[in-house]
Amino acid sequence: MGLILAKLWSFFCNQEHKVIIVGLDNAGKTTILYQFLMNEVVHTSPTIGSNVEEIVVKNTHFLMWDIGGQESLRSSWNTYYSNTEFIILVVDSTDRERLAISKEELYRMLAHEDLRKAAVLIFANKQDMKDCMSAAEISKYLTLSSIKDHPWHIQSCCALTGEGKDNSAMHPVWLLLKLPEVA
Ligand code: G3D
Ligand code: MG
Repeated sequence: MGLILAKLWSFFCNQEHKVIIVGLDNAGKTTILYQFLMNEVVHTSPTIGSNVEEIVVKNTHFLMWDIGGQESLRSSWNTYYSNTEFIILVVDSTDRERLAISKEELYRMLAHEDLRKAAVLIFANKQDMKDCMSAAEISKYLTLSSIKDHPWHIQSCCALTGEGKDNSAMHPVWLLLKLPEVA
């Protein structure tokens, strides 16, 4: 009996939740990943076309996939979708020209069968830059309020400094708090 309990305990403690970090090239995905990692780093294993890191928050493991955003790589994003619980979409808030492409990619993901249960966290990154769009502007442009079938949240941020991170969605605890909503 004790063994079974121990096994169950270890199963739940070691359960990994999958997070994918997507967005156009130069949006700040890798910088954001490393902001998440500054708290508890477990290991790194760079792979071709993507980068995966594991973070542990109060015994809960998150496997975070940082996926290349160049045009040639976007068509293979869907190979990372299965079992994803969180989609982190990083937007460069200064990149007005390409916001339409981010929008297109966002809705393509939301319509994908493998992502039907995933929650979406959008980072309006590079808020330190002059003339950047605000999170509210980006939210409006992406028509986030029309998304009814996925939990979503938009967070303005500056991944470079991680400023304001502790009380924001850029802190790993945020993912943990949202898990019950996603499950
Ligand atoms: P990607 O992984 O999405 O392609 P990166 O993007 O994380 O590699 O970031 C692309 C560039 O944007 C990097 O600059 C990085 O330092 C910068 N960047 C990321 N976040 C911010 C931010 O919040 N503010 C500012 N000002 N810059 C940011 P380099 O010069 O290294 O290419
Ligand atoms: Mg990168």
